[in-house]
Amino acid sequence: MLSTEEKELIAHIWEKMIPVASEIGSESLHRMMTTFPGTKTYFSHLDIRPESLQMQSHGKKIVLAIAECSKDISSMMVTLEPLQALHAYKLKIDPGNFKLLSHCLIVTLAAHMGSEFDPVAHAAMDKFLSAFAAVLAEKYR
Ligand code: ZNH
Repeated sequence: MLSTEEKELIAHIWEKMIPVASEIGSESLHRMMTTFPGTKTYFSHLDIRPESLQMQSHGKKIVLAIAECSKDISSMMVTLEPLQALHAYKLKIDPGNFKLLSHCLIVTLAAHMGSEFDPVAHAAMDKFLSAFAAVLAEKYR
């Protein structure tokens, strides 16, 4: 349901986020844990201050995983398989939380990209992250 142009736009945006992955990721996580405090329960073993090394490193992993997937969106069902299993079986993350992080990623991108994150980019990113979250939530059914 993403057009070719939208797929290219998404890949371009995430490629630009690779050098700032830890910053974008940790800010998104910090926004999620502040706005939706229930999400903090999954991170009780980490130092969740936004500047902590653990938040930087976890944030970076998340952004790099999304950036990798955005290079080939149509193969998402296959590439996300290990992450699906990790979140469903091992971490047992309530699938509703994927929407919350997606929302915070969008706010963070908007804050960092300014006017470049225009309504067209916003709409494409929302579609992409919704599809991403749906794939991550798949194994719960
Ligand atoms: Zn997650 C982990 C991604 C969402 C929680 N994750 C993780 C990782 C990655 C990710 C890459 C790493 C893995 C390894 O190391 O191997 N995630 C992701 C993504 C997303 C997510 C991409 C979307 C978009 N998560 C999520 C949510 C939550 C989570 C929503 C909650 C709320 N994760 C998690 C945890 C972990 C992870 C808890 C583990 C951490 C540690 O370090 O321990």
